[in-house]
Amino acid sequence: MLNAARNFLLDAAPATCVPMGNGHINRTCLLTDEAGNKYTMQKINDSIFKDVPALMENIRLVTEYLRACDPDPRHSLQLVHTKDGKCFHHDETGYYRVYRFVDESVCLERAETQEEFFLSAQAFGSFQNQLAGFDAAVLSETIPRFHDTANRVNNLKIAAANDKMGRLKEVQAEYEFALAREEEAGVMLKLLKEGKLKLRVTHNDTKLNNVLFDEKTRRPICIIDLDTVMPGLAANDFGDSIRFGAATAAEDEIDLGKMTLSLDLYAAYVRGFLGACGGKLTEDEIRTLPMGAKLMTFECGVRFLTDYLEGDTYFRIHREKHNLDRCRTQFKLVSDMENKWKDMERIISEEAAI
Ligand code: ADP
Ligand code: GN1
Ligand code: MG
Repeated sequence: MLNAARNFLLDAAPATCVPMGNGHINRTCLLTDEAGNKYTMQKINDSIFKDVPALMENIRLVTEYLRACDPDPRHSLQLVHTKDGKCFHHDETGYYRVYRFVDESVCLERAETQEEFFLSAQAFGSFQNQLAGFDAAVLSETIPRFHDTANRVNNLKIAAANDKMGRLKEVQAEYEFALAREEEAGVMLKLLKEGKLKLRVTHNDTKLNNVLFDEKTRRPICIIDLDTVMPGLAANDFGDSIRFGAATAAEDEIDLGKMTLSLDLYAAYVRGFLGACGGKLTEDEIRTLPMGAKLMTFECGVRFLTDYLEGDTYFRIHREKHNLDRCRTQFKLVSDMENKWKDMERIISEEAAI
């Protein structure tokens, strides 16, 4: 990474590069230069993102737009250009980008208080609100059919039919769990096709650890991880946040007894998100928020299971069966949502007064 860093217009020569972060996709380093300035440098996963120049153009356009809405340099990611004026560097070892490091920030894997989760909901809601005026037509689709849940189930079926690692026998229960929800997987995109839901510019990866919080005030500063900003559904952004942040255990917890949906955290997020979307969501969009939460959780479980069957080629793993453990937490959370479905709907109706 340090070699690639020399191609960027840093304030001084690059000095150190240390791995950081818990992302499953890119490789991230804390880069420093000889004057002590800090940056985040990332090697972009080009086996997942097939058109990195188009992805970087999306990020350039979106970050410029966000900066025009709010010029505070800590409130949006700031790309550092290369010496030849590009926003990424490419050589035989891969694609790299550099952002200015957001100082005195922390990234949370779990909200310590309900208030923190409420604030993250406001941050993602405002992000969507700010991008409401952005022309979606100029954005490339960085991963085609990213949140097409029915297609994700199809891919799982193909992986199961191939069973290239011989792991299918071990995951029969999970596989059946997925197949039993196959029909439901398509409901959101069906509503979109019927014109009942709006296509918006969304983030599409709204995990709590994709928000930087201020170390001291513990308030959100900046939304990061913009690789999947593209046209999408509001309920999916809402849903992915619930999947990760309103869960009572980590995404890879082994003790499934610990994994449930916290209705208190869920309600806090609903309040923050609806408030920050500034009344822009339609009634149909609001009514489908619980389904967004369930389908994003289900989809993630299906993706982890597919990757397990395919030999762990997509999500970075840190132990044997890591993707299977991740799949199991997601499916446990889906079951818990099914048990709490009426409460999930009631909380939405009460908060939105619909
Ligand atoms: P991934 O796609 O692999 O999840 P992210 O873009 O989310 O990568 O970055 C990984 C981690 O790097 C984040 O969780 C955060 O801790 C840190 N990070 C990323 N960008 C910045 C930044 N500009 N300033 C400070 N920390 C950052
Ligand atoms: C990946 O990059 P990261 O770790 O923020 C994935 C998301 C999944 C998430 C599961 C581009 O997000 O879609 O929901 O892992 N990103 C991509 O934790 O596939
Ligand atoms: Mg991330």
